[in-house]
Amino acid sequence: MGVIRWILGKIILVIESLTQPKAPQLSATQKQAIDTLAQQVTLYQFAACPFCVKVRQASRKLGLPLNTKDAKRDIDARQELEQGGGRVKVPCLRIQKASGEAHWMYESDDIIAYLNKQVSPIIEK
Ligand SMILES: N[C@@H](CCC(=O)N[C@@H](CS)C(=O)NCC(=O)O)C(=O)O
Repeated sequence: MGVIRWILGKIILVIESLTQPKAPQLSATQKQAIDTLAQQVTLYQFAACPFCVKVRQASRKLGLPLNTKDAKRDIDARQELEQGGGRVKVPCLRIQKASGEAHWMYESDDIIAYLNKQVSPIIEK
């Protein structure tokens, strides 16, 4: 079972690298705005989780350089996720709010919708 999961994980990573979307061409101002946004979010993930791949691909398509933490291999990241978000389920996006509080967003579709909503106004300018 472990071997099959390992092989599937490798296949997922190969497919991800072969199907990477092209990032949009951005002006310096747009890039700066997106970088500022990227500093406020962290994706807790497993490398070979298909739902995490979906989020990573969506962020590439937006030209958003996502900070990621591996909640499978990195014990500290796993604890942060469990304590902050309430459970070890990935993907989970930690959103740092201006108030200093953090919001932990689960569900790949919700995360992608959130990132699209944040980035679209910047890249459509
Ligand atoms: N519907 C979720 C599914 C996420 C999911 O099933 N993630 C798996 C890893 S691929 C997980 O974290 N499982 C642990 C759990 O559910 O407790 C999404 O789209 O984000």
